[in-house]
Amino acid sequence: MSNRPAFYITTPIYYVNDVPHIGHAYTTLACDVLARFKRLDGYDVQFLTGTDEHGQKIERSAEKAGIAPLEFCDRVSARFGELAEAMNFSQDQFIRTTEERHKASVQHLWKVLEDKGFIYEDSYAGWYSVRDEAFYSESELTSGEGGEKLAPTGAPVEWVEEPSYFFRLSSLQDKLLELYDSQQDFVLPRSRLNEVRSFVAGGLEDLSISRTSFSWGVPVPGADGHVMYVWIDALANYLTAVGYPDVQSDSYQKFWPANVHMIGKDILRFHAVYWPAFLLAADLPLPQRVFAHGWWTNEGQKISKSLGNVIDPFELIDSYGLDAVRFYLLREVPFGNDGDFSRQSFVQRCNADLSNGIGNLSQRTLSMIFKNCDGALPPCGSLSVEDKELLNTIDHLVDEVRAHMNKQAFHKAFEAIWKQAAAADSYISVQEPWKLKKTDPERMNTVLYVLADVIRQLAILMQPIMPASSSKVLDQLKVTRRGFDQLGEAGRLVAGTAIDKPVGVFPRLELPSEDDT
Ligand code: ME8
Repeated sequence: MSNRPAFYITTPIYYVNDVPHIGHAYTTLACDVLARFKRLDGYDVQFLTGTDEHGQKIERSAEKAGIAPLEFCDRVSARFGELAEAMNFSQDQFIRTTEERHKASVQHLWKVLEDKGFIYEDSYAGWYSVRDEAFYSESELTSGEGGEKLAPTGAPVEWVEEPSYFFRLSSLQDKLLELYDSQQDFVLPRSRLNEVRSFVAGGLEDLSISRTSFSWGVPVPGADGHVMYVWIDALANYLTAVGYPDVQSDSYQKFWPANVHMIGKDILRFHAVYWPAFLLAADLPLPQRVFAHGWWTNEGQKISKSLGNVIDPFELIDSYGLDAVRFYLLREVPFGNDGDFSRQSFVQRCNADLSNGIGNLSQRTLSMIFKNCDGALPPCGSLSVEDKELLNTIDHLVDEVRAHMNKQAFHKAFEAIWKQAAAADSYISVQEPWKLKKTDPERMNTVLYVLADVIRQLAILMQPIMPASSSKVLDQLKVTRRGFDQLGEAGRLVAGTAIDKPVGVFPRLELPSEDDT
């Protein structure tokens, strides 16, 4: 293994009861962008995604589909694999909780928790939501329209009474509070940390961690008839993927603890309370951060299968092109906030920032070079104050972008990049290179050289969000070295390099017609 610094980032593993939709694509996209960013910035990255395949919800879905649970899992898990391909995700591993290595890993974790005295046998009598795969106390429930009891998420609940093993969650309350107070960016955004903190400060009950009324799960070691509660099984995937229980393995040594667990706000409690509690009990190092992002709605409505308004990422990619989809999802909404998807905003955002913005800047510049500089990158003469100013900011832009990426503030990172594209646009308007051809061709060369180098650097920085399009821009400029160590002086364009006739990279998108909206 190299001695580059490590970066380990994970997505939630998705339930296979549902086909992938835009929400799943969103979380994994955020991780993909960070993973790509870190690789370009010199890190050894481990980027993990996968599927969560056990539990009552999956067992019932398989039953409904009339096939065996594993066959059902194989089928839907493959669809998530296809989504990863269609979205150009760069995961290093795709884990499935039905893999043998995972069963061995979570059974080992169970034994460690048991040996350390954190597990005891009792029985559970209370409310359970199969849709959420979560236990709820009476006081958390609300009444539905017909008087039926509902979880705070709106999911139906059912009464469960069964023998069960429990985890001594209540004994870890103080340690958890200490964690939130000493490591304030353990949960981001900050408002989510406060939410978790007050939940824990309100008192914790021990957690039921095995089920006996169905069988689709990892067997509890040495306890016939018990399968593990699906969340202990699911969370442990983050350890399995880096080699647990072999804590001496190179990958565990290198990558554990994880740098970022990226999740949606719906599963915050599991990741920011239960997960650190299991790890604390097992004496394992804690992840550095749990980032809980917001929720997408579709034209103002909750996305749900029953409403029939699920946004199909495959269809979006077919309609608008992959990089536009990638860009829109992370640029439109401040990361952490809820967002509303609309085709109108999609088309407006992409046309403004991509086709008119960076697309126009690079197409104009490259066409001027191709036409006026004999199809080759022009020489750079002596630099004016304005040239130096523009180059200097772009040479250091990565520092600002990195600072935002380290807080998962994607929208701010892109805003900073696009601000520089706008600065380059103003530079063109002031310098008017098209007028210089006759009056001062040497100066025209310098202006076009400066612009081309700015575009080179913008394209290098845009690779994480739009890998294919950035690559096309860099291909047109004949840039082969594309890591962040090539930014600034280090990778300046070489004058005299022949370029091909430029082709537009960011097509203009059409506003949807009335019938489509
Ligand atoms: O919870 N907007 O799996 P899951 C934004 N298996 N994100 C959304 C979304 C939306 N409308 N809908 C879904 C599980 N997501 C467990 C996780 S991890 C050890 C186990 C995303 O299939 C978001 O990341 O229900 C959310 O947290 C996740 O999908 C839930 O996926």
